[in-house]
Amino acid sequence: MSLETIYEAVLKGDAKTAAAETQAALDEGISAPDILHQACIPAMAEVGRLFEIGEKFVPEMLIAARAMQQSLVILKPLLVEADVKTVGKVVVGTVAGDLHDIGKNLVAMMLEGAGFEIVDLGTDVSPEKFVAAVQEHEPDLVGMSALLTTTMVSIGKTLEALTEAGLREKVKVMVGGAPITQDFADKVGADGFAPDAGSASRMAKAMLGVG
Ligand code: B12
Repeated sequence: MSLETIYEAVLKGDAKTAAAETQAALDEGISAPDILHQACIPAMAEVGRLFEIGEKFVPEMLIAARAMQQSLVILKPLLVEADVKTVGKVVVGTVAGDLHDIGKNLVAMMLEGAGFEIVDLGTDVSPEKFVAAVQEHEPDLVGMSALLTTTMVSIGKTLEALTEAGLREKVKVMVGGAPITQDFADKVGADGFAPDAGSASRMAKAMLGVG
């Protein structure tokens, strides 16, 4: 059965099989939304769960995410055609002064796997760039990543810039990165914090009340 094979392929990070079986499933008449919601997303959710309990590690998570991306390459045009509503739009970026992006990319991949539309601003993103992106893309959520103790301050500055631009009430803000804690998130006035990519997608859904 193709859906199960796709689920297993994404879980194992077998990109070749994920792509081939996605095509096979479409050829069998299974719809793109069914493949996404019944195979790819549950597989990435399971990867996130296994990562959270320490049974999968970063390289396996990256490989699984890449396998899912291969399936998504095939599915995306069909999903757009089918006008599938995303669960929400998220602007993500690594804050000013910080070039670390592995964790941020993982979070973005997990969010994409959970059905979110992602606008990735990259690394070293200034408060002004975050503000401009929120004005342009009107996301439901902004995700900020900081890996250096010296760049944590950029999170606070970005939140201040969003407030000054009158945008703070319009978006939820989620923060993360190795030095970030719930306590820090509370102090700077973020709406949420997640310690890893698996919990980030659950947290994002909970924050937006989408499951
Ligand atoms: C890889 C790495 C680099 C690479 C980055 C490559 C890249 N493309 O990202 C390079 C070599 C460029 C680099 C450079 C530097 N690094 Co560096 N780097 C690391 C290292 C080894 C791994 C980071 C990583 O990718 N971890 C794996 C990912 C998956 O984990 P993660 O980032 O924590 O992300 C997870 C969670 O935090 C969370 N998360 C992350 N972002 C977000 C966002 C949201 C919204 C949410 C909800 C969750 C979330 O989910 C992620 C997935 O589960 C760490 C050490 C470490 N063990 O962390 C040092 C480390 C972060 N680096 C460090 C330092 C000092 C530097 C440099 C200053 C070194 C130098 N002197 O030049 C420069 C700074 C460059 C800059 N301006 O940013 C220090 C920071 C110390 C500190 N406390 O500030 C560390 C801790 C090493 C150390 N022990 O000294 N680094």
